[in-house]
Amino acid sequence: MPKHTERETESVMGWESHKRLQAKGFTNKQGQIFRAMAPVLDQEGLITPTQASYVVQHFDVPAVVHPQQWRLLIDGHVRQPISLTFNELRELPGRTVRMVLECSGNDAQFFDAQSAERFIGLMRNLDPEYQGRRWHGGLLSAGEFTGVPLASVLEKVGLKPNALHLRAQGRDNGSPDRVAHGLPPSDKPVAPFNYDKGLPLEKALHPDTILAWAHNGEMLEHLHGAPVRLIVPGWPGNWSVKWLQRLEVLDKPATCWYQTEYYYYSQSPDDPNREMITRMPVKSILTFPRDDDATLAKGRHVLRGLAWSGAGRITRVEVSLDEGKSWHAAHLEEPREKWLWTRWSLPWDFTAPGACSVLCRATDEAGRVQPREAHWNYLRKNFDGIAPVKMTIA
Ligand SMILES: Nc1nc2c(c(=O)[nH]1)N[C@H]1C(S)=C(S)[C@@H](COP(=O)(O)O)O[C@H]1N2
Ligand SMILES: [Mo]
Repeated sequence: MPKHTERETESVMGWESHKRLQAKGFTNKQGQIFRAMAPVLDQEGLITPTQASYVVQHFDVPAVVHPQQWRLLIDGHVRQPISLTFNELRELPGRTVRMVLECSGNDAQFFDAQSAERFIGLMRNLDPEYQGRRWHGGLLSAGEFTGVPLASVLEKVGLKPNALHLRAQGRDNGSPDRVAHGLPPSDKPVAPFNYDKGLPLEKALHPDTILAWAHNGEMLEHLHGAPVRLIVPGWPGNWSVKWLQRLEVLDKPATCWYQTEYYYYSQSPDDPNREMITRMPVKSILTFPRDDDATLAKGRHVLRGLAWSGAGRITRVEVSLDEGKSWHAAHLEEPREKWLWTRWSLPWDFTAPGACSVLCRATDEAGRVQPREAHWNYLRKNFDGIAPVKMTIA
């Protein structure tokens, strides 16, 4: 019996119930979680429960700030700089966004053997029983975020005509380790700074770009950026700055370290053409079968998975069981929301015993098709290739 289909139970409100999903966390010396991976392959429905959502940040988690003590400084090329309180922010009309949040480093282990080794080492460290790909997709979740459009806040302060970019700054401060980031070493250590990203104004003014204080029907949790974080749907997780402290309107592109020195596409460290990473690629994954349960009995099995894109709805998911020679359209489950992922399924009758591999690929409404080989880039960001699941029919 595959591990994940056993009925794992726990007591919920005093009743035997299906075991709740829980993210796998890394803890610091104080026993506090500072990073977590989501068990996305076990997820049912569309929204990842908060306690099962992934957590990533680059520096130490900053101290907790109570909403009533929190202030958001909005300055730079604005008519009237202000220091906004939590209550003032919440006076503005709210907006809720349901979306996929994926780290640019998610699935980087599929780029090449070198990154696979790093990942397996990391997973063994986290879970000594780590066997297969149970944590494929671990830096990936979907959530419902409630807040106010950033555009409404910017309207309040009034943008000057030369406004071009919006620098969102978090409360966390640190100095990135170049080597740990896979960058060439340098004699000069990076001077400490607060995590920040400079959003092009067009995306900053999109009505679904929000300042969020709620997540999955509850107040935002500290690890996810409380009291208020930025939410940038369709763009990789690193744009959604947590623990917001300051918004600075700039008349030129920002020079944030995690923009100019990391989170860009290029072919090598000295490639002069660095491309800023904006919308997420189109991508699909299999949630069943997977390497954990790769030996299945002959007969009917429902192949399942998730598909998402940073450029709109998913219009098609296809599955291949012959190494990509022929493709079969899967059923796309409703709803198919713009920023969220789509669940897909395909019943399949396995008649002959033997080994085979399952491939899936997605197409989005912009017409982009998931490639067989990922768009390679030396920082191994935004893996979008097809990772085959190898299985055996007994
Ligand atoms: N202030 C701050 N915000 C941040 C980060 C950070 O290091 N500091 N990391 C980013 C990255 S790389 C990701 S993938 C997402 C993760 O959000 P989550 O922890 O809520 O899942 O937060 C982003 N926001
Ligand atoms: Mo990330």
